[in-house]
Amino acid sequence: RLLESAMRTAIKEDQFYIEYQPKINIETKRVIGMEALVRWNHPDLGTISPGKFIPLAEETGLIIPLGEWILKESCTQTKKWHDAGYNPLTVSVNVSVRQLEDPFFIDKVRTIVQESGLDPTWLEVEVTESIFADVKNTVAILNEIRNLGIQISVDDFGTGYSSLSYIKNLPIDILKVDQSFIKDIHQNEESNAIVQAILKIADSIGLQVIAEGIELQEHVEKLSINGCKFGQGYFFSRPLKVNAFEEFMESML
Ligand code: G
Ligand code: G
Ligand code: MN
Ligand code: NA
Repeated sequence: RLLESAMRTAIKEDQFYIEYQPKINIETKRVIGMEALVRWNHPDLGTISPGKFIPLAEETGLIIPLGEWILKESCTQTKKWHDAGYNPLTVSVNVSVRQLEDPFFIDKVRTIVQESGLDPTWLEVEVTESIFADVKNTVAILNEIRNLGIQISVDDFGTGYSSLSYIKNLPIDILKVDQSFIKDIHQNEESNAIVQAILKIADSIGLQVIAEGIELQEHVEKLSINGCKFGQGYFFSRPLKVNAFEEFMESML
């Protein structure tokens, strides 16, 4: 419970910050947007990874205030980048089941986006497949998000409760193919076949696809051959602090 009280302090004392991982158009090599990933810089413990504190934040409910801060920070930063003349970039923000279950979630999102000045069409919300099993009224909640003009991405696609019926029936826009399928796509015929199948289905029902966890030139080549347009991963860039993201953008001009 020590970590829990440390987290309460951390929210108050601004110990959290966001890193932005570029998302790339694989054909043109242009940056199309970024995923916001939260980090915790603890004064004594140093950087604590979200893999550790997000689950705790979810258990304790602290994900609600933390999630609001993350959304606000990400929208505000993205608006600044648009104003600074960067090609309009999309920003995607991970949202936990716990946040979607918050009855005030939609109102909060609407207010935060409005106050940031960001055009909501540049915002994506990333949800995992687990919401389709865990959250009641998933369709209604996702529709309300979409009615604000925000897009819905399914994160880690293919690893959880994958079902063809939900990609047909639910209001989603983008599939983020999990990195486990990308890792060995150049060596493993099954992984490659799965990615090809996902691309084909997505294309025929009008969903976009982005590949995650691209680490090698071979991954890029295989994805290109398969007609996958978008990707993110260490091959292009790690998640970056604001300054480093700006340097990355300059280097890509
Ligand atoms: O960035 P990294 O690979 O360390 O993230 C580890 C995990 O933490 C990932 O599953 C990622 O989705 C999750 N995560 C990172 N940032 C956020 C965030 O802002 N909100 C939520 N809910 N999860 C996040
Ligand atoms: O669960 P989610 O997809 O939101 O988490 C994204 C996580 O994946 C982040 O923690 C990010 O740091 C990590 N990540 C991003 N690119 C790569 C990559 O190329 N390889 C690996 N192993 N992890 C990556
Ligand atoms: Mn994600
Ligand atoms: Na993922």
